[in-house]
Amino acid sequence: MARPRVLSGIQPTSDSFHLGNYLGAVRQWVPLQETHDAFYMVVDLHAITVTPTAAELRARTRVAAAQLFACGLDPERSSVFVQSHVREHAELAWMLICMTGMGEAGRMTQFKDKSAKYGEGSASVGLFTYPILQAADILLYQTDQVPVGADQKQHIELTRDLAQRFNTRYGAKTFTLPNPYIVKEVEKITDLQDPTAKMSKSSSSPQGILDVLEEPGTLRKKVMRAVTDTGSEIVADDENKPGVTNLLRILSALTGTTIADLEARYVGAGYGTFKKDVAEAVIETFAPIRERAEKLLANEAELDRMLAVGAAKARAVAQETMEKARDAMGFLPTH
Ligand code: ATP
Ligand code: LTN
Repeated sequence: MARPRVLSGIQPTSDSFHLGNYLGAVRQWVPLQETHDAFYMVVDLHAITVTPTAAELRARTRVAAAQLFACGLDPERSSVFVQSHVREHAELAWMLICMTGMGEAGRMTQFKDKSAKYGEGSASVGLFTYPILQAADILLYQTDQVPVGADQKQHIELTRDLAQRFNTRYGAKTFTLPNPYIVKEVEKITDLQDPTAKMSKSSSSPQGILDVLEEPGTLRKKVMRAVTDTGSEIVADDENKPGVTNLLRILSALTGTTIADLEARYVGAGYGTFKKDVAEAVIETFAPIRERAEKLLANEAELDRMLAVGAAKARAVAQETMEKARDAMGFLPTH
């Protein structure tokens, strides 16, 4: 039987991934290569919704791709590619945009949060249609599962609604309905300085975010200065101890130890000892990734070649879906 298909994407919107991206998303992607037919992409078309310069986009796309390979994605086992290299993404997005209600798109909470920062009416139309481009990404590949953090749940719901709508109107078997693949324990890693908010590339302060490509010394300092809570007990309690709980989740995920075991281990220990262990676990995880990413970035031609291989594999699948979708919608054949 064919393997189920898995697909996900990450934006090249910063000079490094952060711990939330790693634990909530990319780390899940690696083992899925062994059991699924896997497609992973750097979503550069999504990144232009926040208007980077050309130099920023170029550099960040390569840095993002290098980190994906450095985290363990293997160009032999999965298709790793850059979204804009497969032109069908933009084409299907347009078709789906025409099938989405203004109200429906306006209900997306990520758009509401992000556009609020730009002031009334100043966010781009691209930011508004962003989730519909994401739906196109997913549907082009007949995706079964989408490994992401909790913040993406609503976009996958929209994707399912659009797939269902298209199939009902134009042809029952055009698109596969995808499911989110979310690992509860790490679905929302929070900001070290504001432990009720998501750790985020665009809204966390530098002190609140742990970057994969950061120097060990800086990582250590940030963890040691993370906001902890009143009291001195190291126990998970989302309501009253969000800071300690976030650090417990991080240490648990990085070391494979349950939270209950960690709570038992740190009975009577101070926050200092605990944070030191969290810092070391983060550094140990990130150091080899950083080293591999730097090596990959030192040879751009080879990195670009690896991405071209991924794009060729992706294109074959995307083109097949688009032929079906164009025909179903009533577009004339080109030949
Ligand atoms: P931004 O804050 O600008 O929206 P981001 O930090 O969320 O960016 P993305 O490229 O949008 O980064 O996200 C890539 C993946 O990482 C997505 O699957 C997303 O759900 C996941 N992710 C992002 N932040 C976290 C987090 N704090 N905890 C868990 N998963 C996260
Ligand atoms: N919106 C996603 C990035 C993304 C994505 C996708 C994730 C774009 N296309 C397709 C999964 C599948 C985000 O992480 N902010």
